[in-house]
Amino acid sequence: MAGNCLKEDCYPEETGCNHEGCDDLSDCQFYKKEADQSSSEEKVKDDFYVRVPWTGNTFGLQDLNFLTSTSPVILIGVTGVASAGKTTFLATLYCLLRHGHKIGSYQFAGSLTLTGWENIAWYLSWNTRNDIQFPPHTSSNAGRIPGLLHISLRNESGDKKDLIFTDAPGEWFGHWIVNKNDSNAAGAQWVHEYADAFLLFADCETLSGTQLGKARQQTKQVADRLKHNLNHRPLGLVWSKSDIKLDEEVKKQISDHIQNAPIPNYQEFETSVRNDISTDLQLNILESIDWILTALSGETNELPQVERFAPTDLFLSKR
Ligand SMILES: Nc1nc2c(ncn2[C@@H]2O[C@H](COP(=O)(O)OP(=O)(O)OP(=O)(O)O)[C@@H](O)[C@H]2O)c(=O)[nH]1
Ligand SMILES: [Mg+2]
Repeated sequence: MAGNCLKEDCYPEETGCNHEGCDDLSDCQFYKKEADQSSSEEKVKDDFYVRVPWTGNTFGLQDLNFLTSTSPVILIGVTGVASAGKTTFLATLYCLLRHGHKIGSYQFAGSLTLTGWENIAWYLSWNTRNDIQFPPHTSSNAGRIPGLLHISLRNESGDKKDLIFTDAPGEWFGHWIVNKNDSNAAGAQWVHEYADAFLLFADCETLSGTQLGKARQQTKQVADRLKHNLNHRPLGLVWSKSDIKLDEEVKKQISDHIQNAPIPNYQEFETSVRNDISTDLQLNILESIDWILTALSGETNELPQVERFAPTDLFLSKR
């Protein structure tokens, strides 16, 4: 049951009544108050709900349906174990776009999940004496799909791209590398199945610390899972938190492992939310997305030559 409605795809408290179109929810035959809400029964009766098309929050599957039915969407799977820097990367990306930075020739042109973006970027927006706050750890619920963040991009020629980023809890990938059929890994499996491209996060902080052995193994294991049935989907390795120095030998071991079999679209990026030492670590976040868009746009097949009787034949008739 979704929210307090008997219909699976209806969220009356968020979007209003989807099936009966009732303004007063108590008129709806499918609306059902939960037993423990009996105390607020009177309140619900008196409430008047206005139907809104979306909440601005992170998308779920239902919202994705609405978007994909009107535009082609590029789903980017942001993957890696817990605390690898995934959410901070996404929040930094949003802050950069908010400041007018471009992804290649594409500029920010809107988002259906502005509240979702602001919820994670809010923390980075308070920067006192170069001391930033970080978004909270993404909580691992029993969900089967991750939170989905949307942006629309447009270039000067008016071409539009709709991107969706997954903001999944790292724990899902932790379970996924142990057993891909684990019920706690269903969300990671969903990302693997449906994403058009992947970013895999290798955390320079843990890889340069006492947890090196475990972190290195987990990064390789997530890579191995992603590479299965990868086909031509781009896989970008993000050396997150690159403001922290990482031994080149460790980098090489992980990089060599990932490339032990050829990957058609593979690239590495050093990124960080911190740009202290006049590096391009922040801008590399934009680079990584630009690389995905370029790799995916090259994917279109060449149109076959149509046989025709004579080049002057305007009707392309075969005779
Ligand atoms: N030095 C440094 N630390 C960072 C950076 N990005 C993130 N961190 C640290 O890493 C922690 C985890 O970052 P998150 O972005 O929450 O990581 P995550 O992969 O989303 O983690 P889960 O939600 O648990 O999967 C943050 O709380 C920061 O302490 C970075 O660019 N540089
Ligand atoms: Mg997170």
